[in-house]
Amino acid sequence: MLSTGPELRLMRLLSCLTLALLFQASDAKRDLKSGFDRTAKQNFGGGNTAWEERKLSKYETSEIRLVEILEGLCESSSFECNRMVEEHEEHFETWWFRRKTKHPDLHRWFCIEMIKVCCPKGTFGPDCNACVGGSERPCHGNGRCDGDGTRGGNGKCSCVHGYNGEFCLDCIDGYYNEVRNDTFSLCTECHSSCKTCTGPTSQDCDECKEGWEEDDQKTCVDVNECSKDPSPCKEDQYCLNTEGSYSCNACDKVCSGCTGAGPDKCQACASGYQDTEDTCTDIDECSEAVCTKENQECVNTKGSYVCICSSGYEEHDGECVQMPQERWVRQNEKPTSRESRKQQHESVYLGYY
Ligand SMILES: [Ca+2]
Repeated sequence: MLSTGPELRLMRLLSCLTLALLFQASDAKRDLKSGFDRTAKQNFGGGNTAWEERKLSKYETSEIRLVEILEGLCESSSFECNRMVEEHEEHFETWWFRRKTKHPDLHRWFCIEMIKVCCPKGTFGPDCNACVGGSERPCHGNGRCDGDGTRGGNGKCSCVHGYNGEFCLDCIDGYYNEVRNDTFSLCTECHSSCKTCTGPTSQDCDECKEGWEEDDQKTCVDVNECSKDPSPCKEDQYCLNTEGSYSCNACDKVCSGCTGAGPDKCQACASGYQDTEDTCTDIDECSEAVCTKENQECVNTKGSYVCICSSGYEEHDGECVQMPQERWVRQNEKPTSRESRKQQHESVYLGYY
């Protein structure tokens, strides 16, 4: 017996092959028919039904047609497909000329009966036994039978999502049996507040899901994590309650602690910011004399300020000293806005520390 791997592959190949064969057969017939219609009109100035049918039926059973079909079965690049067709060419010929009428189902005759790679649908294994739950509705319609339609597998069920158990009649946690008997089961999802349940609403929970708690009416309701003390969030975050959960979000950078998003939800202003009409705004430190060294200028920044050397001066040992003439000229060729000098200063500053 073949091992499961190649057997399955071959089975799949064959299903495709059979479909392709049947498709091709009907397609060829249609193409040929239109071809005949065309030629008939050209040659005879009208349809000649008897002639068409004679030719058609002759072609329909001819070896030329079989060869044409076999040649077109596989992609030229599919080594496995071509090898298989070649290997079983005799079987195809036998079927085509001698078995087709008595055994019109090529899949059954070739794959199940002749080369014994396939099994009828709903059966599996060397002897084509019925799948768990029976061959009519394997796994009671709620799963896939291992090896279904092949000579391999063990016939056991892999249930689709929501179903459980050997026979795929039980429901997983979070689902309940809306309908259930010995051969049929319909599992439906519980309310989002339930871990387990017996019905569709939040009152039908057996157990609440995490983030939900039972109230006086035995209903699962959302836990407001944000009302807890201490808050589950960090100091520079605010808490947002959601159904079944909560989230922690960063405060605006102008805040030191906050109750929500934005500069108007601060508990206190961050350093460098002041409370102006219930919102935190930047303090302009430069409005006071903060850069006191000689030839120094003050530049206000968001939440802070920097002291930079005035135009024509550069920082040297913490003092603003006159730039050598040559460098001063070179630098003046570039745009020297306050902003670019500030950036220059900051990059120096960052480089030093
Ligand atoms: Ca919540």
